[in-house]
Amino acid sequence: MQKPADSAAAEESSGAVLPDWLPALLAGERAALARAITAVENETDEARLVLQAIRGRLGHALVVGFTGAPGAGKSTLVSAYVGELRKRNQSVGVVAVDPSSPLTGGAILGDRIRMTQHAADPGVFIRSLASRGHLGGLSRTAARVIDVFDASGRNVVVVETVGTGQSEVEIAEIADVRVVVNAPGLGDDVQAIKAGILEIADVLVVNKSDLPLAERSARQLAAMTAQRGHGPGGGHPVPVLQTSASTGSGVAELADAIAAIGRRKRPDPRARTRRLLQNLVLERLRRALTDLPVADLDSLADGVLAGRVDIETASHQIIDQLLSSLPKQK
Ligand SMILES: Nc1nc2c(ncn2[C@@H]2O[C@H](COP(=O)(O)OP(=O)(O)OP(=O)(O)O)[C@@H](O)[C@H]2O)c(=O)[nH]1
Ligand SMILES: [Mg+2]
Repeated sequence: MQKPADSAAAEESSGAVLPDWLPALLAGERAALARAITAVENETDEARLVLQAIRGRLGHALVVGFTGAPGAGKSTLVSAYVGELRKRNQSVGVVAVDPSSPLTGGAILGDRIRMTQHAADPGVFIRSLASRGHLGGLSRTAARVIDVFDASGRNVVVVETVGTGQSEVEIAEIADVRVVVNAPGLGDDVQAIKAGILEIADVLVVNKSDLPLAERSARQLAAMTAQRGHGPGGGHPVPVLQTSASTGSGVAELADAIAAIGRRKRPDPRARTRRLLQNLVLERLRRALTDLPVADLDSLADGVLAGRVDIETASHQIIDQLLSSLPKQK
């Protein structure tokens, strides 16, 4: 295989060489896919070279994010959606992100069990990622695994994250199409759902529609989106669908809705990379701000209170201090 010039340059500087399984990865072979993802998770030099080498081959896979409250049925629904995609002859990669568990927690075990129906299908490749450290690292790893799936020729990459925190929402934001999964009986809980999650939704789903109250929850969500007026892309109404991942009801309609939005928004590795960049910058700045000594902030606050400095100027001073305190790498 012809090596891109920048990969060759990178090889020289790090001493690492492009792995011989790269062509197999690009041909979509499972074993190579598994090796590539493991390398990406471990952030090896080899992975860095592979990620550089595949840069020109991105943008074919539609990335679909499923996020929502714990236990809403995301994994079960992803599994049903994957089944529907397979009926439509689409190959699929699944990234299940579990930021809560430091190692292989219960959720990941659950994902494996819920998705075993696809275990023997070469058209489906499922990988769970657990947080090994800070969440910024996890969203970076998730984005890289998406790239690997994309370059390997998967038609659709599904990312599942629990939508409970800022970082999880950021991971979901990387997707081209964002599906927010809710369970029936929202009631007051709708208020508890972080506005941030609902705002990024291209499609809202009330799963477990076989249970009571699904209809009512769907109406509540529809009312909320009507109030807001349009989806994140602007101008397009956010569909509210009901599914039962257990019975399969509504899953084909969900796949149709996602496909329609995918035709409109198109796979967009540039937007994916841009959002990842924004996320990483925010994550670093947030961490640097948290690390700033309280005494420094207090002395600035005193200055504002005493009228020595206005708050805008003080905020710029903090930003300057943050920038100079940022480590050069990692
Ligand atoms: N009745 C009913 N139960 C469902 C449905 N979908 C999922 N469940 C059940 O809801 C529970 C949680 O399902 P999961 O798919 O693990 O939910 P999740 O959102 O992935 O959960 P976390 O990843 O732990 O946040 C399981 O017991 C599922 O069997 C559904 O459509 N109807
Ligand atoms: Mg799950």
